[in-house]
Amino acid sequence: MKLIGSTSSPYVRRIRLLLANQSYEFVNLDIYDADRDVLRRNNPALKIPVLQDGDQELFDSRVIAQYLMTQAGAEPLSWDQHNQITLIDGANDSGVILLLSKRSGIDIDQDRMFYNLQRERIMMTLRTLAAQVDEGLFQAWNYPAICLYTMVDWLDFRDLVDFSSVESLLTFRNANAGQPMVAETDPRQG
Ligand SMILES: N[C@@H](CCC(=O)N[C@@H](CS)C(=O)NCC(=O)O)C(=O)O
Repeated sequence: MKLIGSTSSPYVRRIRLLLANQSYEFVNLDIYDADRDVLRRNNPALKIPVLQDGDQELFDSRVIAQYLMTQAGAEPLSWDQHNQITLIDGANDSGVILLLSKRSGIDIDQDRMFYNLQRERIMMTLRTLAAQVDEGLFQAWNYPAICLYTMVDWLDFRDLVDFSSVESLLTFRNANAGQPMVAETDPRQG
């Protein structure tokens, strides 16, 4: 089994954490520059992660996670857990838009509809997720918790969010720093 991704992507990190106890090949690409041709050959959607298991290719972390959990005979996610992942993806996708905008030289703090919508979505989803952390809904280290961890840690790493009104998320992140493969997949170490 081969996982194509990068060490900085929060979506790839989810799958690396889900695969914490399994052996597989990890291909670390520089998707925006040197390895773009490799990405083009492996996913026409030009996104990571990609999982290859024999002849089966899988695009998108959600599909990859479902494939891996089905293979492992794990319980399917509940609808509420799917909703949690949708909220996490909403914040994460808007975070990726802000980062790529910054890298394109665009002022992401400008009072323009597109950027106001991204910032509003990030804060609305983070507040909802922080309330769920406070309610104890992220106590188990399962796939939704892994997705929350990698999203929060990535927003912090990229310095895209002021966490002062959602501190429970940092508390959750810090409390789970010792989970399997978390330290080894820290995007700060490249
Ligand atoms: N919905 C996708 C999102 C994956 C995604 O956005 N990955 C980013 C890296 S963190 C990417 O490949 N971005 C390339 C681009 O936006 O051009 C998933 O869950 O796998």
